[in-house]
Amino acid sequence: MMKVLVTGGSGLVGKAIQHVVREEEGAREGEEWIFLSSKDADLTNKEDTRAVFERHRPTHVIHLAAMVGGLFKNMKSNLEFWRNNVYINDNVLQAAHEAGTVKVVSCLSTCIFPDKTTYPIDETMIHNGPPHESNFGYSYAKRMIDVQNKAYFQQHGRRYTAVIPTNVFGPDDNFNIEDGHVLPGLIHKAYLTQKEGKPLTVWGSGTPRRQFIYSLDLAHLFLWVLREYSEVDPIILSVGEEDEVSIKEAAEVVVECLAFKGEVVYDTSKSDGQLKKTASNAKLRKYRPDFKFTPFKQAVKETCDWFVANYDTARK
Ligand code: NAP
Ligand code: GFB
Repeated sequence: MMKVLVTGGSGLVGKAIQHVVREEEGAREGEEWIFLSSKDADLTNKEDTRAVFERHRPTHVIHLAAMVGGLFKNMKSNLEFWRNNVYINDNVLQAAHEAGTVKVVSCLSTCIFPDKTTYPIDETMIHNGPPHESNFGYSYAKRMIDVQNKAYFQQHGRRYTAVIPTNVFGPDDNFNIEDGHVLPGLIHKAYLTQKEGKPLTVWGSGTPRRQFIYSLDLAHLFLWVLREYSEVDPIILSVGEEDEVSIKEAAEVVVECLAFKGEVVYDTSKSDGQLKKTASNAKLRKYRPDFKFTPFKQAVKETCDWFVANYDTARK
């Protein structure tokens, strides 16, 4: 009998896991799934966190809850990204341990790796140097999850682990133009400027390169990690190096999917952030050689269609 508590269950990744569990028969016989939002508990608060774990006493946890944002939100708030995420992560891991949870799968990110590094990045390189200065608060807080997982294993034999997704996008994303990530930001901006007949402004030079993973693909991989992956060491969940695209290419896919007819201009006064963070998915491929990722253009099209159909209720 598996009772899975999903923290951050109301966000981009959480909603994708809800979809797979509830609409695609992702749940198995005898499993119970509970999806939390911040209304159920403020996980920066130790007592609130303990109470929600005492109430549910989960056997397994998918820990997604975090203060999350794109490059520009990170650049403005490194202190809050550090404090909120350190509190959330320490409260959740300790409450899980005290509640006897046998497995926790937490979330790092490919943007927390050393800024000065060789490529492709792999799971062994997390602590090999300082992260990019644009998001050092978030990056160091996330790295501490890996430190804590090793300590819970060493002292208590807890198999608490973490996945390292690359940039995620999909339905139910945060489409806020200032604080969100690049794809939802471009989709939202193209949708608005299309109506006004104005150009689409892409921030930065368009030359940085990113690997993007569709939230629904990530959700399927999360279920596999929860059930089958038994290492404490983290695993990168990303498309291959060969699927890396430039911001310019990503913008062109958004333009095509929304049938945007206006001009596209680049505001190079805005930061490019990390130029690249190319990650290797060789470890994932070793376990899941046949996993099929949704083709990027199809995933962007589905996300655009979702946004247009749900404009009134989408986070923006
Ligand atoms: P998101 O859409 O911003 O959702 C964040 C979730 O965390 C929401 O459910 C939110 O609840 C919850 N939350 C935030 N602060 C909380 C608090 N103090 N107490 C309780 N819950 C709180 O984020 P996401 O994109 O799904 O990210 C999920 C995980 O993936 C995060 O750990 C993130 O670091 C990681 N990740 C994301 C990306 C990406 O590109 N999006 C890439 C790599 C890794 P409310 O809905 O109530 O606000
Ligand atoms: O998704 P994003 O904000 O975060 O992408 P990162 C930023 C890149 O997209 C920069 C360009 O090169 C921006 O110049 N860009 C172009 C835009 N137009 C836009 C736009 O309209 N909105 C945004 N946001 N960017 C984040 C980390 O880095 O990656 C976070 O800071 C997190 O901590 C996330 O881990 C996954 O990929 O640069």
